[in-house]
Amino acid sequence: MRECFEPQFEAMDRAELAQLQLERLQQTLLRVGRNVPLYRKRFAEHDIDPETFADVADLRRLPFTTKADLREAYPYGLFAVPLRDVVRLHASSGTSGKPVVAGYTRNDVKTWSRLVGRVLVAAGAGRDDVVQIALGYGLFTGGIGFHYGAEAVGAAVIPASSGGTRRQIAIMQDYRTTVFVATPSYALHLAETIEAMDVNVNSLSLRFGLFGAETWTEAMRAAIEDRLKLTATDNYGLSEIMGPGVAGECLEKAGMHVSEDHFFIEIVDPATGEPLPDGEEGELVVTTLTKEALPMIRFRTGDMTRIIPGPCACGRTMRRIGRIVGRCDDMLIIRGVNVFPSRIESILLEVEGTTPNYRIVLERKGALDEALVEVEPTEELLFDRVAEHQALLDKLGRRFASELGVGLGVKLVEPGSLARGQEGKTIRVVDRRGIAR
Ligand code: DLL
Repeated sequence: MRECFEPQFEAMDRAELAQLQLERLQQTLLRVGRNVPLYRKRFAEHDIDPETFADVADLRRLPFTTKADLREAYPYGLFAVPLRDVVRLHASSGTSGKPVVAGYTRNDVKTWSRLVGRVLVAAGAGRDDVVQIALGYGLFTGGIGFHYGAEAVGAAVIPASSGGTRRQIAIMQDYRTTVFVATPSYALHLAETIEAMDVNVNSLSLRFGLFGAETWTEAMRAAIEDRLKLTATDNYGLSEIMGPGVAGECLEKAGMHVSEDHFFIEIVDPATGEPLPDGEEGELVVTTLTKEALPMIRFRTGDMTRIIPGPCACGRTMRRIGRIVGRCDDMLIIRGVNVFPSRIESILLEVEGTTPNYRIVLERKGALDEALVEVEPTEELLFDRVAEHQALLDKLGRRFASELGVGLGVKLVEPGSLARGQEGKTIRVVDRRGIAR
């Protein structure tokens, strides 16, 4: 079996896991039934008695918890412990309205560190590694979440935080970083900067990279691995549930193992809420099994993925989810056609001369939606091959029309000019149509 941080859980017998999940779910329901008014009300309305709850399937009788529930309860309304027992607060910026505030007890922080530790070890990191964390430190869960996980593993941690790419590269050279943690778009930006600075990537000590917090593609993985000379894995998490550490790929690179001893997962049809069988793509719904401060019952993540059926060659028994292919609330409807921004990204990665740094600007002209994809070309194309710009624009236009089923305008913009969000995540969609999506 491949190296595991907590093999007694990560490779546990599935029947024992089912029993553990049930026991932990009972405890969670008891706790939220006692301490969270919203859940107490819902249990009464749907005839759920936490005292006698004995079948995980009965969870389906309960309604979903949504981001709207969290916003309504802002900031602390869904906490299941008094603030006295909370030792940490994080918040996610949220795309609209109020942020979501996540609280952690001392035990929650301990569990979180161990679960991020699992993700790190699964992705190749260990106590001999020098781990450079280029995710934002602050209210965002990424930087500090990975920091505690890497310390739990016993690695030497460099809290580089996000931004300052030249400084990141200098640190990488001087401190001989072996494991790099960032968003995938930042990893590509770093690779571009390394090339522009004429640093020989082979002189660096990088071995493994853990990337997450935004959608990316297999083509992007190939580009990052090739250009940074490391093995890249995907990892997933969200503030409402914990932060990073919910799921991560092992070195098989065939989907992200979910820590099912701490999270009960379902995949549902985003339109009807009905459960979907393993293998089918739908919205991920998560119930926390051990969280103390902010337990979540059937939280609708908005993230589209699927459960990958069958065991993994690594020996872990925890089931895997596939790449997050998009958010159901990010799905754009352009002139009636459903378009996932991640499809646009895949096309950009396949076409030479472009980078996956893009944004889609939507406007309404009269009754019609106009969509313009602004793309940062590679530096090489920008300066050396100006004559090829028009050919590239034509090619992209044709591919968007034939593969997405709707025509999109295309424009090349200066490399690095598209806004990056607070946490280094590229802002992908600007919707100026003034209509509710
Ligand atoms: O992004 C936590 C995190 C930090 C995960 C670092 C991995 C690495 P939030 O800021 O609350 O938390 O954003 C959560 O980001 O619902 C997904 O839509 C998206 N997301 C997270 N990981 C992935 C991934 C952190 N691997 C939201 N692939 C989630 C695609 C991801 N999307």
